[in-house]
Amino acid sequence: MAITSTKNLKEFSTANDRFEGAHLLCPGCAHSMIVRELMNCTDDNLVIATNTGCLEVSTAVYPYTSWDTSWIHIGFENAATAAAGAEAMYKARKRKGTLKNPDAPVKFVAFGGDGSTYDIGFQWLSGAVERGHDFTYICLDNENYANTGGQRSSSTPIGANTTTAPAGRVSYGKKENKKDMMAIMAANGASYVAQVAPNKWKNMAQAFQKALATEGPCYINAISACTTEWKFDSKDTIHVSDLATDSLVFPLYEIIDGHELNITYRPKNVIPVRDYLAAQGRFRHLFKPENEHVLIEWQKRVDANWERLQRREEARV
Ligand SMILES: Cc1ncc(C[n+]2csc(CCOP(=O)(O)OP(=O)(O)O)c2C)c(N)n1
Ligand code: SF4
Ligand SMILES: [Mg+2]
Repeated sequence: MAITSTKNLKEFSTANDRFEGAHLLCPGCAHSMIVRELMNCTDDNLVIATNTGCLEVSTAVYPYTSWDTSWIHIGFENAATAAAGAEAMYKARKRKGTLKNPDAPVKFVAFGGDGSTYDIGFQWLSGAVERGHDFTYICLDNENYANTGGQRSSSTPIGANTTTAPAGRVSYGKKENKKDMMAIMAANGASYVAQVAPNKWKNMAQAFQKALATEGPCYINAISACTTEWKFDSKDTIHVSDLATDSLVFPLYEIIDGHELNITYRPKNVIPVRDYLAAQGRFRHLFKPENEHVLIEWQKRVDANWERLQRREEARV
């Protein structure tokens, strides 16, 4: 696996941007940090497919575009299919000798929100991974359908207040736990799977570079703090992301070839899950006495998950 050397922070911040700043994402939106870093972590040519969601509607407002690369906008359900189709065509043309510059390195990337990844585009992603296309799928996981006003998705965690799972007198919000896409994609046959967060930018760049250098389908679950629907101040995106990774609500780890699990970030001081939840308006109601049981359950589940990941890392199964 040939990996391009990781840029340092200064090089990242002064790199020639292939993702232009003049977009309409909310100030403080983590989507742009993740996309920008993906595009800055490689010098290879990129073919990027993006389906409908906050990222697409905010970065391609006709006649403007933020994408200084080949970019395909596609329907809500099929970012994976578009990237896989482009990759298949590229391989076929290479075989036939019809490419103008057959030696230029090209990488195929798809961006989808959690609504499209976990729910509506799930079968298309699963199919593209099963067929073994050489591409990297990045889920911008903000745990809700943000572009249409904050509906719950199967990525939304238990207890969150959303427009379709509202918290109030009769409910504490969403009743179901978040779907485990990392495990699903590893079991689906992805060659490389990683969970990343923009506050750990170096860790994220390394995972992107590994994915781009790996032959076969790769899946990255990128935590994308959403100031509007998670309800925190737009200056606090990195702070909230720090709370997410340091409480282990979002552990950072990778799975290679479906079995080799490596934890890629171990917080020096693990903080209580409550601290992460308290920083966001979507969980405010959980701090009422009658919802204390949800907080206790949260902590237990996060502890059990961390135990499970550590056991899997040791066992290599
Ligand atoms: C088949 C289909 N269903 C629904 C929609 C409406 N729609 C457009 S964007 C969106 C929400 C996107 O949510 P997500 O994928 O999580 O991305 P986010 O906006 O949160 O980044 C929805 C429901 C659509 N465009 N196509
Ligand atoms: S609603 Fe959330 S995901 Fe959408 S642009 Fe705003 S901060 Fe980003
Ligand atoms: Mg979303």
